[in-house]
Formats: sequence, structure tokens, C-alpha cells
Amino acid sequence: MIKDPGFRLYLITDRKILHRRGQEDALLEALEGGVRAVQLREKDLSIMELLDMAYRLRELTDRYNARLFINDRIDIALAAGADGVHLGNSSIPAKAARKAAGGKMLIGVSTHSIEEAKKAERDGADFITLGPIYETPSKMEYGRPLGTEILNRAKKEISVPIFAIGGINQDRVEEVLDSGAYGIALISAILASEDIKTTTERFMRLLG
Ligand code: 3NM
Repeated sequence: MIKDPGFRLYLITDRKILHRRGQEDALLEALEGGVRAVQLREKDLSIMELLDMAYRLRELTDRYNARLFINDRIDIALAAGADGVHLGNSSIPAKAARKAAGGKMLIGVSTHSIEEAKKAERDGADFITLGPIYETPSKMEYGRPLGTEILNRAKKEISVPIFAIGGINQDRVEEVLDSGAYGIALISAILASEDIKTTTERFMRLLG
């Protein structure tokens, strides 16, 4: 049985792709539309800027009873009272994060193969992202698309929830869920849309 992380739509921030809006306005619209999990991922910010943004997003997400995750930095996650940390290849290992955070925090891990997915589970991840499933606008950074078949295979091998990531849009939700994804993680399909609230509502409906 999959342990329910409490959300199926995992929205990741990227303030560089926002049309006209500020970061908080965009996230406010997404929260109004029903998002209940936000990952702060702004890799070019200084530690103080990131901490400041984490505090502000903590206040905002709290108002909507939404979970806040911090990409990579467990120190910022702890300092801001985030619900979790999301770890990548160059972050501290999940095992070390678990040791530091105990049962207090959720740990998400980015994975890009079955082997990485299995390792993340062994190391104590509460959930993983697996991708890129499709081509994404920033495809160079994430490698070639894996296709949906890997979701089927991963589902058979691990029992933590799998969030499909990379090029997810509204037309692809059904396909990734049918392939074994528990939920979806995305940036541009929501944050680059003209009407973030309505787009988010549509995603929420598609996810049931
Ligand atoms: N991680 P979009 S793909 C942040 O494969 C991220 O691990 C990926 O952006 C991975 O929803 C990706 O705009 C980008 O495709 C997701």
C-alpha cells in the first residue's frame, strides 16, 4: 500500500518563466486553484535570498494548508519550518537527511532511472519524482526523455509514491496515471500559463 503523501499535484517554482507576475502572486493563484504542495526551487539565489523566500512561501502555504518543500537545502527547510526537503543528485544523501530530520520532515528525491528510484526508496525517501518522462523546455539539463514505460516498471519495483516529471501537461495526465504514476510534478504547464488559477483547477480535476 502506498503511503499517501497528501497531494497528487506537486508544483515546482521557477520565477524566470512567470509572465508579468511576481513569484508570490503566481503561487497565490495556484494555491487558489487548489495546489497543496509547492517546492521552492530557485537555484541561482543566494542563501539569504532563498531563506527569505522560504519564509514568505511558508506563510503563504500555511494560509492554504499546503505543504512546502525546499529543493536541495535541508538547512533552509529546517530553518523555515518547511514540511519537507527535495533532494537531487548533488544534495546530501536521503539517508543523511533522514537522520538529520528524523520523522519530522517528508523527503522527496529526484530520480532518473529504476536504479535511482530503488535506491531512493532504500534510503528512506517518502516519495520520488521520476523523469524526464517527456521532452521539457529545459531538456538539456535533464537528459533524454524516458517515456512512460519506466513508470510501469518503477511501480512494480518500489512502493513509495512516484510523481511523473518533465513535460507534463493536461493532455498527458491520464497517460502517466495509467502508467503507474501516483501524481505529477511540474513547472511550466502551470506557471507559464496565462491563467494560473484556472489551469490549476483543470489539473486538480484531472487528478480526481
Ligand atoms: N526535474 P516542466 S524535469 C525540475 O527529470 C525538473 O528530474 C526533472 O519542468 C527531472 O514541468 C524538470 O516545465 C523540469 O517540464 C520540469
